Amino acid sequence: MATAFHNLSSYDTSTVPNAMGMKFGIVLADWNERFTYAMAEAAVETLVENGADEKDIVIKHVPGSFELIYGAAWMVDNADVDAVIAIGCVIRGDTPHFDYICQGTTQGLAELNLRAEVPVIYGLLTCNTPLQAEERCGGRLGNKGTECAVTAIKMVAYNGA
Ligand code: DLZ
Repeated sequence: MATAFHNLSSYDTSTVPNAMGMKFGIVLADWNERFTYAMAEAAVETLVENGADEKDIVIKHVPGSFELIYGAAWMVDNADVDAVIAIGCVIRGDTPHFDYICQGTTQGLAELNLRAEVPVIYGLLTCNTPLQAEERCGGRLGNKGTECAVTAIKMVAYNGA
């Protein structure tokens, strides 16, 4: 969670394993692409900065956050990756739709984590306003994509330990 005291882009580099040779899949929702693409860009940048090769990062697009569940499951089963990062951004509207997408997507990704052989990283922003999303996609509170990339590297190392 980003707060005034925690910036999503700050991490202690000494605690991050070298990502050389690790393979990553990114499932990227196109809804609110202004935010999700910024997160994906930061994720790729962070993976590469920590030793991953760009050719070992595969990105597949899905229409919206709800499709992250299927997209991530597809990657787990069909792509040669060591971790999957699911990136989406849901912004509250006038109806309860927001709650259903957030709950459904979160539940789906959590269930996938229980059965998947590789870790699935939760990069779903659930925001009340576009400003909250902006602040977490390269704004005042850093970039959620960076946090997800660091988490993915740590979880791949965990899996190999
Ligand atoms: C329909 C919808 C709405 C209203 N809002 C968002 C959103 O803020 N963020 C997002 O990623 N997706 C949204 N969607 C699309 C759903 O995730 C999904 O793609 C559709 O309901 C079709 O299954």
